[in-house]
Amino acid sequence: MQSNERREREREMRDAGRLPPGQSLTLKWPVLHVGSVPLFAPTTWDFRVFGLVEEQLRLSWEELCKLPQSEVLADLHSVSRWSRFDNRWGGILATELMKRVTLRPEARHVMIHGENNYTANLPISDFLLPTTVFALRHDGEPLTAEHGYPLRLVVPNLYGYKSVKWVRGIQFLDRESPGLWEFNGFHIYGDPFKEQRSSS
Ligand SMILES: Nc1nc2c(c(=O)[nH]1)N[C@H]1C(S)=C(S)[C@@H](COP(=O)(O)O)O[C@H]1N2
Ligand SMILES: [Mo]
Repeated sequence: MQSNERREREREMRDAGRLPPGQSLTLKWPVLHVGSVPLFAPTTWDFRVFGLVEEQLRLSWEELCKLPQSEVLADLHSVSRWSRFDNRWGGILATELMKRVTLRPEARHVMIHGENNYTANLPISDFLLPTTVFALRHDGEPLTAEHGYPLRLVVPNLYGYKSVKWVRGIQFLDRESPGLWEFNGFHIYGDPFKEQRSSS
């Protein structure tokens, strides 16, 4: 039975220290976002790197797809208390993208921009972790529209609201500036293992 299997895997993950406090394991994959799923227009789509960089970068869909790709195996922890384990994300590592960018010395934080003005903030040190990936695929399949097709950021060490679906750009800043959910009361950093859900 699904619920027995779920409980068993949940215990396994808890024993392995992989289940953050207050979370429960899901075998399904919930869909969670504000607004509607945007349409993808490959000819006009672009990805922009701007803000505190020596030179801005603009990649077309075709150019982005030519960047070297890797796989990251990681867990996804939503602030709404579900965790999905062992997701195999295929795409472009943040560190790979950043080989094409020179930061200005005062850059400290990065604002992630998604379609429909969704934003999320994180420190550059987290952005540059080897587990941060701009994913095109999940478990070997292209992302579905509702999970972020064509491109989503995945930041496995922080709550899911940092893993911006339908990502279109990143902006480097010299200070911590709240994104959409951080502005609306979610924790500015969002470490699931410290249960940093809200800012109060
Ligand atoms: N563009 C965008 N990305 C988003 C969100 C959103 O509302 N818009 N929600 C975030 C939240 S809170 C979570 S938990 C994850 C959920 O990803 P999933 O829907 O693929 O499970 O997406 C994140 N990325
Ligand atoms: Mo979430």
